[in-house]
Amino acid sequence: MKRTIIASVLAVALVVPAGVLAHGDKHHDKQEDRADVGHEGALGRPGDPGKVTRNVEVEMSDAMRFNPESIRVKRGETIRFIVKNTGKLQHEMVLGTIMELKEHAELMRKFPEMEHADPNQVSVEPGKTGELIWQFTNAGTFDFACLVPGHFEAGMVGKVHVGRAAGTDPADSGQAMTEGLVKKVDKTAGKVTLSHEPIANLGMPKMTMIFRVIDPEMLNRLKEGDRIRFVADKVNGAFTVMEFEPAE
Ligand SMILES: [Cu+2]
Repeated sequence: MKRTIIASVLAVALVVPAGVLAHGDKHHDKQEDRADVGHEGALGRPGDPGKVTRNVEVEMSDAMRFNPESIRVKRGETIRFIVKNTGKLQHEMVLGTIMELKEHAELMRKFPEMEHADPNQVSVEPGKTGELIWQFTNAGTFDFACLVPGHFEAGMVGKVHVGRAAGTDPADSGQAMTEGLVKKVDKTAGKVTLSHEPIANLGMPKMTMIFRVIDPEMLNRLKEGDRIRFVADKVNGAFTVMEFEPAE
């Protein structure tokens, strides 16, 4: 019975425009300077099921992890997240910025019985599969988390990297890029050694280290001595170059 109610609330929520449901306006993303939009404006908007460009499967498990925990999309893409709960506990996938998610996680500790039905999230019963359709309209790195009490705290979080759409100017991508010098390219191992400036999103100081690449093809475009600007992140525990461009 409860499930039916939640499902119908979700169904209704999905067709309501983002602006109506926007809340928590005090945390604006830096790149979002329009004063009249809430965080859902920065993150994007509920997607139109008729305009889905890609399905992305996400598994939620009782290990308190999402798999994958790092998802790349292009700006403008409408993603249908097919969210499978393989555990024995309830889990949910909530899109937001880490600040908002932290705040919500605190609220969930205060009101553990609270059930969200905003369009930026989907709750999935054990063994079931849910769907979340979202259009990412701004470049940048956004977060998602499970806000069932204790799960966020146990590390049930992930990231969505929204890259610029093909052919657009890198200068307006809004993505934090780090400068680096290519020291070595190892195609066999699928790795590149970079001497890099501090990487803000990883909290990593300037150093030389070995990265994986998100797409092996990237190694064909890299050679020793190249100066690049790149985006790095942790993918399944490994430091990975997500995208790069020549440094001018
Ligand atoms: Cu969970």
